[in-house]
Amino acid sequence: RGAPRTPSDASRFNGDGVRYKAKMIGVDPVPYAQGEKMCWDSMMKLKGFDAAARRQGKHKQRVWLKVSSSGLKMVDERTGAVLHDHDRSRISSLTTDESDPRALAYVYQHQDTCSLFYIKTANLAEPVLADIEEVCQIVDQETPQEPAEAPT
Ligand code: I3P
Repeated sequence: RGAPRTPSDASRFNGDGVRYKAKMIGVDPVPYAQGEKMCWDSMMKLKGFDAAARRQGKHKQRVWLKVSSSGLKMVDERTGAVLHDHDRSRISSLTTDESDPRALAYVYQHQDTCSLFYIKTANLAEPVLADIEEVCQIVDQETPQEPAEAPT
């Protein structure tokens, strides 16, 4: 992805953090903590469900996505209820959707299960993604590989 970012003022992630207007596209149980194809397939499946729901006159749930130094919170826009409270240490994977610049997804690990959360942002997903990367310290690189041989 783009040019290296200049570090932001991290104090904005204190307390409640930074708040973004968004909608929930859906949540899907996935078998692994990461995997490009797995995430893509899951996102496309959820997108299909959303399109089907839309044809039945249903709307995506409107949420506030709060990015703070503790992690991510999703709050129902209408009721203020906390729908999800995700510790940053359990967010294992962060993906953009090449087919939609307003969408992003991440995998959340809880006990032995993983779930993909697929979110549509009110504006471009990229700045939201950058903030999530910053609080989760997810670096833009492949998972380190095991060394081929044990050091002697
Ligand atoms: C809406 C339009 C919006 C979409 C919204 C749809 O349909 O596709 O772009 O919001 O989804 O209802 P219409 O043009 O027929 O009103 P997003 O772009 O945020 O998906 P929603 O109903 O699930 O909010």
